[in-house]
Amino acid sequence: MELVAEKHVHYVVGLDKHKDDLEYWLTEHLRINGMYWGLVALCMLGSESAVSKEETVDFVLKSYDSNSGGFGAAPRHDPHILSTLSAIQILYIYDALDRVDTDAIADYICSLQDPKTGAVQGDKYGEEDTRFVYNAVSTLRLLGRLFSRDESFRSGDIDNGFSIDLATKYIMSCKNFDGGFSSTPDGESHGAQAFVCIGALKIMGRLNISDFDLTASWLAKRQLPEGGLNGRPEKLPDVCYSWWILSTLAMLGKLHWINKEKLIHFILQAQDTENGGIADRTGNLPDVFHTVFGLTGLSLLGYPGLQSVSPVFCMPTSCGLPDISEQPSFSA
Ligand code: GRG
Ligand code: ZN
Repeated sequence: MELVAEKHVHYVVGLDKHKDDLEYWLTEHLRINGMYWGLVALCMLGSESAVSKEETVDFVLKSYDSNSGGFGAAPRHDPHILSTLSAIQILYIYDALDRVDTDAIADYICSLQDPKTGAVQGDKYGEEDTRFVYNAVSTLRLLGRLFSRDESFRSGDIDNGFSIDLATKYIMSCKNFDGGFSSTPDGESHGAQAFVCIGALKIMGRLNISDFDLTASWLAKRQLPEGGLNGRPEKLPDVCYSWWILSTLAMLGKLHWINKEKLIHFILQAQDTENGGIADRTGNLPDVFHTVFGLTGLSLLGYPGLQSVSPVFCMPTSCGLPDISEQPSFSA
Protein backbone atom coordinates (compact mmCIF):
# COMPACT_ATOMS: atom_id res chain seq x y z
CA MET A 1 0.00 0.00 0.00
CA GLU A 2 1.15 3.56 -0.79
CA LEU A 3 0.53 6.97 0.73
CA VAL A 4 -2.55 8.58 -0.85
CA ALA A 5 -1.00 12.05 -0.51
CA GLU A 6 -3.43 14.02 -2.68
CA LYS A 7 -6.42 12.57 -0.85
CA HIS A 8 -4.89 13.66 2.46
CA VAL A 9 -4.50 17.22 1.15
CA HIS A 10 -8.15 17.17 0.09
CA TYR A 11 -9.18 15.79 3.49
CA VAL A 12 -7.34 18.48 5.47
CA VAL A 13 -8.55 21.33 3.27
CA GLY A 14 -12.12 20.01 3.60
CA LEU A 15 -12.05 20.10 7.41
CA ASP A 16 -12.83 23.79 7.44
CA LYS A 17 -15.84 23.34 5.19
CA HIS A 18 -18.07 21.51 7.65
CA LYS A 19 -19.35 24.49 9.58
CA ASP A 20 -22.89 23.12 9.50
CA ASP A 21 -21.82 20.00 11.37
CA LEU A 22 -22.40 19.75 15.12
CA GLU A 23 -18.96 18.15 15.46
CA TYR A 24 -17.31 21.29 14.09
CA TRP A 25 -18.72 23.35 16.95
CA LEU A 26 -18.23 20.64 19.57
CA THR A 27 -14.51 20.78 18.82
CA GLU A 28 -14.23 24.57 18.97
CA HIS A 29 -12.14 24.31 22.16
CA LEU A 30 -9.49 22.63 19.97
CA ARG A 31 -9.76 24.94 16.95
CA ILE A 32 -6.27 26.48 17.01
CA ASN A 33 -4.69 23.13 17.86
CA GLY A 34 -6.60 21.65 14.91
CA MET A 35 -5.39 24.43 12.60
CA TYR A 36 -1.80 23.74 13.65
CA TRP A 37 -2.24 19.98 13.09
CA GLY A 38 -3.81 20.61 9.67
CA LEU A 39 -1.11 23.08 8.66
CA VAL A 40 1.75 20.74 9.68
CA ALA A 41 0.03 17.87 7.82
CA LEU A 42 -0.11 20.03 4.68
CA CYS A 43 3.53 21.10 5.18
CA MET A 44 4.57 17.42 5.32
CA LEU A 45 2.81 16.96 1.97
CA GLY A 46 4.41 20.11 0.52
CA SER A 47 0.92 21.61 0.11
CA GLU A 48 0.74 24.38 2.72
CA SER A 49 -0.48 26.78 0.05
CA ALA A 50 -3.73 24.78 -0.15
CA VAL A 51 -5.08 26.88 2.76
CA SER A 52 -5.13 30.66 2.99
CA LYS A 53 -2.26 32.09 5.03
CA GLU A 54 -4.10 35.39 5.58
CA GLU A 55 -7.31 33.74 6.81
CA THR A 56 -5.40 31.47 9.17
CA VAL A 57 -3.25 34.27 10.58
CA ASP A 58 -6.33 36.49 11.00
CA PHE A 59 -8.10 33.77 12.98
CA VAL A 60 -5.07 33.34 15.22
CA LEU A 61 -4.80 37.08 15.82
CA LYS A 62 -8.50 37.25 16.71
CA SER A 63 -7.95 34.56 19.34
CA TYR A 64 -5.39 36.68 21.19
CA ASP A 65 -6.35 37.93 24.65
CA SER A 66 -4.50 41.19 25.24
CA ASN A 67 -5.43 41.21 28.95
CA SER A 68 -3.34 38.12 29.66
CA GLY A 69 -0.94 37.87 26.72
CA GLY A 70 -2.18 34.36 25.87
CA PHE A 71 -4.22 32.87 23.03
CA GLY A 72 -7.53 31.06 23.35
CA ALA A 73 -8.57 28.12 21.18
CA ALA A 74 -10.82 30.47 19.19
CA PRO A 75 -11.94 34.11 19.45
CA ARG A 76 -13.47 34.92 22.88
CA HIS A 77 -12.16 31.70 24.46
CA ASP A 78 -10.12 31.86 27.66
CA PRO A 79 -6.35 31.87 27.07
CA HIS A 80 -4.50 28.61 27.64
CA ILE A 81 -0.90 27.51 27.20
CA LEU A 82 -1.94 24.71 24.80
CA SER A 83 -3.57 27.12 22.36
CA THR A 84 -0.79 29.67 22.85
CA LEU A 85 1.88 27.23 21.64
CA SER A 86 -0.24 26.27 18.61
CA ALA A 87 -0.83 29.95 17.81
CA ILE A 88 2.91 30.71 17.98
CA GLN A 89 3.75 27.63 15.89
CA ILE A 90 1.32 28.75 13.18
CA LEU A 91 2.66 32.32 13.20
CA TYR A 92 6.24 31.02 13.16
CA ILE A 93 5.59 28.74 10.18
CA TYR A 94 4.00 31.70 8.36
CA ASP A 95 6.84 34.04 9.41
CA ALA A 96 4.22 36.32 11.01
CA LEU A 97 5.54 36.73 14.56
CA ASP A 98 5.98 40.44 13.86
CA ARG A 99 2.17 40.74 13.97
CA VAL A 100 2.05 40.04 17.75
CA ASP A 101 3.48 41.43 20.98
CA THR A 102 6.04 38.69 21.64
CA ASP A 103 7.16 40.21 24.97
CA ALA A 104 3.61 40.13 26.35
CA ILE A 105 3.20 36.51 25.21
CA ALA A 106 6.52 35.48 26.77
CA ASP A 107 5.55 37.20 30.03
CA TYR A 108 2.22 35.31 30.02
CA ILE A 109 4.09 32.00 29.65
CA CYS A 110 6.55 32.89 32.42
CA SER A 111 3.65 33.82 34.72
CA LEU A 112 2.40 30.22 34.54
CA GLN A 113 5.51 28.68 36.14
CA ASP A 114 5.30 27.81 39.82
CA PRO A 115 8.26 29.63 41.43
CA LYS A 116 8.64 26.89 44.06
CA THR A 117 8.41 23.64 42.08
CA GLY A 118 9.20 24.67 38.48
CA ALA A 119 5.94 23.06 37.32
CA VAL A 120 3.87 24.95 34.76
CA GLN A 121 0.12 25.37 34.88
CA GLY A 122 -2.04 25.38 31.75
CA ASP A 123 -3.97 28.52 32.58
CA LYS A 124 -5.04 30.68 35.50
CA TYR A 125 -7.05 27.79 36.99
CA GLY A 126 -3.88 25.98 37.99
CA GLU A 127 -3.81 22.43 36.58
CA GLU A 128 -0.16 21.32 36.30
CA ASP A 129 1.24 18.78 33.87
CA THR A 130 4.53 18.03 32.11
CA ARG A 131 2.77 18.90 28.82
CA PHE A 132 2.63 22.49 29.97
CA VAL A 133 6.37 22.58 30.75
CA TYR A 134 7.04 21.50 27.16
CA ASN A 135 4.57 24.09 25.89
CA ALA A 136 6.27 26.79 27.92
CA VAL A 137 9.83 26.06 26.82
CA SER A 138 8.89 25.46 23.19
CA THR A 139 6.91 28.72 23.03
CA LEU A 140 9.69 30.69 24.76
CA ARG A 141 12.34 29.18 22.48
CA LEU A 142 10.34 30.01 19.35
CA LEU A 143 9.93 33.55 20.68
CA GLY A 144 13.68 33.76 21.40
CA ARG A 145 12.97 34.30 25.09
CA LEU A 146 14.05 31.03 26.75
CA PHE A 147 17.65 31.97 27.40
CA SER A 148 17.72 35.72 27.16
CA ARG A 149 16.62 36.36 30.71
CA ASP A 150 17.71 33.07 32.13
CA GLU A 151 21.32 33.91 32.89
CA SER A 152 20.38 35.56 36.18
CA PHE A 153 18.05 32.74 37.20
CA ARG A 154 20.53 29.87 37.40
CA SER A 155 19.99 29.57 41.13
CA GLY A 156 16.37 28.70 40.49
CA ASP A 157 15.02 32.11 41.44
CA ILE A 158 12.34 33.59 39.30
CA ASP A 159 12.07 37.27 38.68
CA ASN A 160 9.37 37.58 36.06
CA GLY A 161 11.33 35.04 34.00
CA PHE A 162 11.45 31.30 33.49
CA SER A 163 13.66 29.01 35.58
CA ILE A 164 15.26 26.30 33.49
CA ASP A 165 16.78 24.76 36.63
CA LEU A 166 13.42 24.33 38.31
CA ALA A 167 11.68 23.15 35.13
CA THR A 168 14.40 20.52 34.69
CA LYS A 169 14.00 19.38 38.28
CA TYR A 170 10.24 19.10 37.87
CA ILE A 171 10.57 17.05 34.67
CA MET A 172 13.08 14.71 36.30
CA SER A 173 10.67 14.22 39.22
CA CYS A 174 8.24 12.75 36.65
CA LYS A 175 10.74 10.11 35.46
CA ASN A 176 9.77 6.62 36.63
CA PHE A 177 11.68 3.49 37.62
CA ASP A 178 10.84 1.89 34.23
CA GLY A 179 12.52 4.75 32.32
CA GLY A 180 9.21 6.28 31.19
CA PHE A 181 7.74 9.66 32.11
CA SER A 182 4.40 10.64 33.57
CA SER A 183 2.29 13.80 33.52
CA THR A 184 2.86 14.57 37.21
CA PRO A 185 5.23 13.09 39.81
CA ASP A 186 4.32 9.48 40.73
CA GLY A 187 2.02 9.01 37.73
CA GLU A 188 2.02 6.19 35.17
CA SER A 189 4.55 6.21 32.34
CA HIS A 190 3.00 7.20 29.02
CA GLY A 191 4.57 7.47 25.55
CA ALA A 192 3.29 10.98 24.87
CA GLN A 193 4.66 12.22 28.20
CA ALA A 194 8.09 10.93 27.16
CA PHE A 195 7.89 13.26 24.14
CA VAL A 196 7.06 16.32 26.20
CA CYS A 197 9.66 15.57 28.90
CA ILE A 198 12.56 14.66 26.61
CA GLY A 199 11.54 17.45 24.22
CA ALA A 200 11.55 20.03 27.00
CA LEU A 201 14.95 18.84 28.27
CA LYS A 202 16.32 18.95 24.71
CA ILE A 203 15.07 22.50 24.14
CA MET A 204 16.51 23.59 27.50
CA GLY A 205 19.90 22.01 26.67
CA ARG A 206 19.57 19.58 29.59
CA LEU A 207 19.47 16.15 27.93
CA ASN A 208 22.89 15.41 29.40
CA ILE A 209 21.46 15.44 32.92
CA SER A 210 20.98 11.68 32.87
CA ASP A 211 21.43 8.55 30.79
CA PHE A 212 18.19 7.94 28.90
CA ASP A 213 18.96 4.45 27.54
CA LEU A 214 16.32 2.91 29.83
CA THR A 215 13.82 5.48 28.50
CA ALA A 216 14.74 4.57 24.92
CA SER A 217 14.36 0.89 25.70
CA TRP A 218 10.91 1.46 27.28
CA LEU A 219 9.95 3.41 24.15
CA ALA A 220 11.22 0.75 21.74
CA LYS A 221 9.19 -1.87 23.61
CA ARG A 222 6.06 0.01 22.58
CA GLN A 223 6.30 -1.62 19.12
CA LEU A 224 3.91 -4.56 18.87
CA PRO A 225 4.33 -7.59 16.57
CA GLU A 226 1.92 -6.09 14.00
CA GLY A 227 4.26 -3.06 13.70
CA GLY A 228 2.24 -0.30 15.38
CA LEU A 229 3.26 1.41 18.61
CA ASN A 230 1.20 1.68 21.78
CA GLY A 231 1.42 4.40 24.44
CA ARG A 232 1.92 2.07 27.39
CA PRO A 233 2.10 -1.68 28.08
CA GLU A 234 -0.98 -3.81 27.31
CA LYS A 235 -2.70 -1.07 25.26
CA LEU A 236 -3.70 -1.17 21.59
CA PRO A 237 -1.36 0.26 18.95
CA ASP A 238 -2.29 3.72 17.73
CA VAL A 239 -0.94 5.78 14.82
CA CYS A 240 -0.36 8.90 16.96
CA TYR A 241 2.40 7.12 18.87
CA SER A 242 4.25 6.95 15.57
CA TRP A 243 4.88 10.58 16.46
CA TRP A 244 5.15 10.64 20.25
CA ILE A 245 7.44 7.60 20.46
CA LEU A 246 9.44 7.99 17.24
CA SER A 247 10.20 11.67 17.78
CA THR A 248 11.45 10.90 21.29
CA LEU A 249 13.63 8.05 20.04
CA ALA A 250 14.94 10.41 17.35
CA MET A 251 15.88 12.97 20.03
CA LEU A 252 17.68 10.20 21.92
CA GLY A 253 19.46 9.01 18.74
CA LYS A 254 17.75 5.61 18.86
CA LEU A 255 15.33 5.70 15.94
CA HIS A 256 16.98 2.54 14.62
CA TRP A 257 15.56 0.57 17.60
CA ILE A 258 12.23 0.49 15.73
CA ASN A 259 11.33 -1.79 12.84
CA LYS A 260 10.64 0.91 10.25
CA GLU A 261 9.07 -1.22 7.50
CA LYS A 262 6.53 -2.72 9.89
CA LEU A 263 5.58 0.67 11.31
CA ILE A 264 5.21 2.22 7.85
CA HIS A 265 2.89 -0.64 6.94
CA PHE A 266 0.81 -0.07 10.12
CA ILE A 267 0.41 3.66 9.39
CA LEU A 268 -0.47 3.17 5.72
CA GLN A 269 -3.10 0.59 6.66
CA ALA A 270 -4.84 3.23 8.80
CA GLN A 271 -5.40 5.56 5.80
CA ASP A 272 -8.85 6.26 4.42
CA THR A 273 -7.89 5.56 0.83
CA GLU A 274 -11.20 6.87 -0.51
CA ASN A 275 -11.68 10.19 1.25
CA GLY A 276 -8.23 10.82 2.71
CA GLY A 277 -7.17 11.20 6.32
CA ILE A 278 -5.55 8.73 8.71
CA ALA A 279 -7.23 7.00 11.66
CA ASP A 280 -5.77 5.71 14.94
CA ARG A 281 -5.76 2.22 13.45
CA THR A 282 -7.10 0.38 10.43
CA GLY A 283 -10.88 0.30 10.10
CA ASN A 284 -11.54 3.41 12.19
CA LEU A 285 -12.61 6.85 10.99
CA PRO A 286 -9.82 9.35 10.23
CA ASP A 287 -9.29 12.61 12.12
CA VAL A 288 -6.82 15.47 11.76
CA PHE A 289 -4.88 14.53 14.93
CA HIS A 290 -3.99 11.06 13.64
CA THR A 291 -3.51 12.42 10.11
CA VAL A 292 -0.77 14.83 11.17
CA PHE A 293 0.96 12.37 13.49
CA GLY A 294 0.78 9.59 10.88
CA LEU A 295 2.40 11.90 8.34
CA THR A 296 5.05 13.31 10.70
CA GLY A 297 5.80 9.73 11.81
CA LEU A 298 6.21 8.66 8.18
CA SER A 299 8.46 11.67 7.62
CA LEU A 300 10.73 10.64 10.53
CA LEU A 301 10.81 7.16 8.99
CA GLY A 302 12.12 8.67 5.76
CA TYR A 303 9.02 7.89 3.68
CA PRO A 304 9.68 9.16 0.14
CA GLY A 305 8.14 12.46 -0.97
CA LEU A 306 7.43 13.87 2.49
CA GLN A 307 8.99 17.06 3.83
CA SER A 308 11.24 16.85 6.85
CA VAL A 309 9.96 17.51 10.37
CA SER A 310 11.76 18.58 13.54
CA PRO A 311 11.35 15.84 16.18
CA VAL A 312 11.69 18.53 18.84
CA PHE A 313 9.26 21.21 17.66
CA CYS A 314 6.94 19.13 15.44
CA MET A 315 7.22 21.74 12.74
CA PRO A 316 8.68 21.55 9.21
CA THR A 317 12.44 22.08 9.31
CA SER A 318 12.09 24.31 6.23
CA CYS A 319 10.62 27.13 8.37
CA GLY A 320 14.04 27.92 9.85
CA LEU A 321 13.70 26.65 13.42
CA PRO A 322 15.96 27.71 16.30
CA ASP A 323 19.19 25.71 16.17
CA ILE A 324 19.04 23.73 19.38
CA SER A 325 22.36 22.03 18.72
CA GLU A 326 24.01 25.34 19.51
CA GLN A 327 22.41 25.67 22.92
CA PRO A 328 24.44 25.80 26.06
CA SER A 329 24.55 22.46 27.80
CA PHE A 330 24.47 22.49 31.58
CA SER A 331 25.17 19.79 34.12
CA ALA A 332 22.62 21.10 36.64
C1 GRG B 1 4.06 20.22 19.51
C2 GRG B 1 3.18 17.93 18.95
C3 GRG B 1 3.23 19.07 19.88
C4 GRG B 1 2.52 19.00 21.03
C5 GRG B 1 2.49 20.04 22.06
C6 GRG B 1 0.19 19.31 24.21
C7 GRG B 1 1.46 18.62 23.85
C8 GRG B 1 2.64 19.45 23.46
C9 GRG B 1 1.57 17.31 23.90
C10 GRG B 1 0.47 16.42 24.31
C11 GRG B 1 1.04 15.16 24.80
C12 GRG B 1 -0.03 14.18 25.19
C13 GRG B 1 -0.13 13.80 26.61
C14 GRG B 1 -0.83 13.66 24.24
C15 GRG B 1 -1.89 12.67 24.53
C16 GRG B 1 -1.80 11.54 23.57
C17 GRG B 1 -2.84 10.50 23.74
C18 GRG B 1 -3.19 9.72 22.56
C19 GRG B 1 -3.43 10.25 24.90
C20 GRG B 1 -4.44 9.21 25.04
O1 GRG B 1 -4.19 8.52 26.21
P1 GRG B 1 -5.12 7.28 26.51
O2 GRG B 1 -4.80 6.78 27.84
O3 GRG B 1 -4.68 6.34 25.33
O4 GRG B 1 -6.54 7.63 26.24
P2 GRG B 1 -4.01 4.93 25.32
O5 GRG B 1 -3.32 4.87 24.00
O6 GRG B 1 -3.05 4.85 26.47
O7 GRG B 1 -5.14 3.96 25.40
ZN1 ZN C 1 -4.05 8.25 19.14
